[in-house]
Amino acid sequence: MKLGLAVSTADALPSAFVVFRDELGRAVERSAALGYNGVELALLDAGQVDTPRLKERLRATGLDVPCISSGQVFAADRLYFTHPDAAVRQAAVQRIVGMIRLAAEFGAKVNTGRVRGVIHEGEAAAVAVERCLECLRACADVAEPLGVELIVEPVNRYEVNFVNNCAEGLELIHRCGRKCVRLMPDVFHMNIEDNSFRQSFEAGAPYISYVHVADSNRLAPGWGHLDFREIFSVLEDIGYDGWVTAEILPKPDPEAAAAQAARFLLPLIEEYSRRMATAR
Ligand code: LER
Ligand code: MN
Repeated sequence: MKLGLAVSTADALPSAFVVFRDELGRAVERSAALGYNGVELALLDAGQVDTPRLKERLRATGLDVPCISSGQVFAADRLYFTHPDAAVRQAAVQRIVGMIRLAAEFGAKVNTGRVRGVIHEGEAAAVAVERCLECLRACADVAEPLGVELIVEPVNRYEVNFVNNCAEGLELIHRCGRKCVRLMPDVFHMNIEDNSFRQSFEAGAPYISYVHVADSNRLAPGWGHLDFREIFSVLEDIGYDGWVTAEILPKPDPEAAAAQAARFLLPLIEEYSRRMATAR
């Protein structure tokens, strides 16, 4: 299991749920100094990344980029897969395709959370599902040959009204029917939407490819009331050994939030890895 931190560029809007807003190379260095194994890049557009420069910083620090996340495409530019206008849907797909090509450079996955969009007033849910599936499949056509996974992240009802819990995420994945389209639970959203962490993690186990963590209030783990010991024991029971990435608010300040998440999660991950190793 590895620990990631969600970061973004210096100009990222408040709707990007990241701690560090910084030149990406510097965000890598600041994360490395705190013990993280990698950074997730929350982007508006693939063009924001200077690939050679970032690769050089990753080499120097030993960090990875496990995931590129796309929430700002929805939140800042209002491009999304369920939009009634086909040209807007196409523009959203093009943004994600750019991120898929960038992800291939780093061996990363691409998340589709809020960019899936919403069910519009006066429209049936089935209409949203069909539009979303068409866009997801267009993205999968590019992702699959490049070996990039597209990960569906259920997002709570206060942000979108479409695919809020893990069961709904799994249903969309099954209907999409593409191998590269997998599930990305975020325990912050699960705490609001899912009946039980155990039930959802167990049901999704074969499809889970990446996990976001934040505490109940979206602060760093340990500063809210989620039981992370229980969450990690469920992850252990399903044999999840991938990335766990902190996607948290930069409060009380970015450095303190990032340090708390690492201080709290690294010992849990270490313990977990020790137990996994002895179980083998
Ligand atoms: C949004 O709340 C979120 O969790 C992001 O990772 C997806 O856009
Ligand atoms: Mn998330």
